[in-house]
Amino acid sequence: MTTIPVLMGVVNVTPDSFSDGGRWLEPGAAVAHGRELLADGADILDIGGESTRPGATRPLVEEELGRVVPVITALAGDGAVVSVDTMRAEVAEAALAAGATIVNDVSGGLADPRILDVVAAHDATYVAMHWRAHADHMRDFAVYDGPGGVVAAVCDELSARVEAILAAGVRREQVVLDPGLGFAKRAEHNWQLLRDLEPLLGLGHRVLVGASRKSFLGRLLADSGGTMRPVDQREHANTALTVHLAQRGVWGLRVHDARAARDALRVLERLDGEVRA
Ligand code: PMM
Repeated sequence: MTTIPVLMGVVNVTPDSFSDGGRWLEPGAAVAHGRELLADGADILDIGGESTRPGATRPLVEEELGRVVPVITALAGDGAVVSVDTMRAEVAEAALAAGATIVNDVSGGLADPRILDVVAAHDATYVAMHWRAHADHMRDFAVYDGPGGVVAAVCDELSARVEAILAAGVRREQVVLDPGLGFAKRAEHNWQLLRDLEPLLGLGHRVLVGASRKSFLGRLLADSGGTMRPVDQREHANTALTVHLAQRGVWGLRVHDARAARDALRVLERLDGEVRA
């Protein structure tokens, strides 16, 4: 029996995200894209105003607020379940006030620890991703030489984050963990984490995974000259991961193409699936 994961559709309101930078920067375009993701089968919309692509520089707080708040207001107003993809307490606070119910923090509370107080005060769901450094220098931290390699390091570091999150007053049930594919990780680290998910699942929290369109898939599918497969042509590979991750028991998948992922999950559902309550 496969429990069907929830699908978190990505709405990047940024000029520079690696996967879709600039396409939804204008609020009307972002809202329309969110509605399209819902029609295609997304359960949650993840709205972000800061690109975390390797090497990216950070927007000002005001810029980030200006990008995400109008889009969240409109989509939450439609009745959508909305997540805000932010590392900043101030943006999380404004997003929750605008109708978001989930805070997706790629830094797991390391970039701005005050975000944990905001999450606790609102009793929001909190996605804590494994993270070591901001995008402009995260490549320097992609070293996992300890016993157990990347899997043990990610589990240990996320466990330490859970301690801090609970200490801030967030309830255990509200915490979702994410291995952070591509964040201070080389392709081989991502594959290792995808292969060996049990230790992370064993921490006892819901697990969310974001593999969609990432460069380790582009590298896998590179042509004979070594040119990476373009970002918008990595979907079939992501579909294989969708099936793999669903069968391993992850709670959620963060995807750009909700239709492709939903189609794959519908097949699993038809075969032996149970929809998550
Ligand atoms: N990846 C990106 C952004 N936010 N959030 C979570 N929880 N997990 C991820 O893997 C993740 C994320 C980067 O990808 P994008 O630029 O396509 O949004």
